[in-house]
Amino acid sequence: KESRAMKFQRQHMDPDGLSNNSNYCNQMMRRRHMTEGRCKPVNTFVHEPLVDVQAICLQGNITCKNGKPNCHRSSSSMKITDCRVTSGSKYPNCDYRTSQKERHIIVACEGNPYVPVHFDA
Ligand code: PAP
Repeated sequence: KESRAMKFQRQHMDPDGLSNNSNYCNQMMRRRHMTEGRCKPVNTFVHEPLVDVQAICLQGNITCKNGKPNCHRSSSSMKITDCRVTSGSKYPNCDYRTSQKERHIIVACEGNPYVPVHFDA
């Protein structure tokens, strides 16, 4: 079975990905199996080394959107791509808008080793 840590990597990690292509999200959301059963409405990919994203878990705790205390904010800004389903998208033809950004990101971490399991913001 896929662990939560592996699921985070599947849904959110693309270290070598260059998203300067308006089809990036359409391709990646399908390739990473987020268009099966439904179109996952919103998802972010991070274009930084895995070790740098894992290191966010060492930053101080902050409160997550769901009220849990296991979130952490990156000390540096990171290259990311936001994928958002378009209003006209109809499953199974999932259509996404691709937007590149550089932001501080917030992840929730769990387990031993204590690693990212959820992308909060
Ligand atoms: P995403 O939120 O990163 O887009 P999602 O598929 O919702 O991905 O999975 C997040 C997982 O992190 C959930 O576990 P599950 O796959 O077993 O359902 C969720 O329970 C877990 N998680 C751990 N901490 C938190 C948190 N603070 N906020 C939200 N989810 C968390």
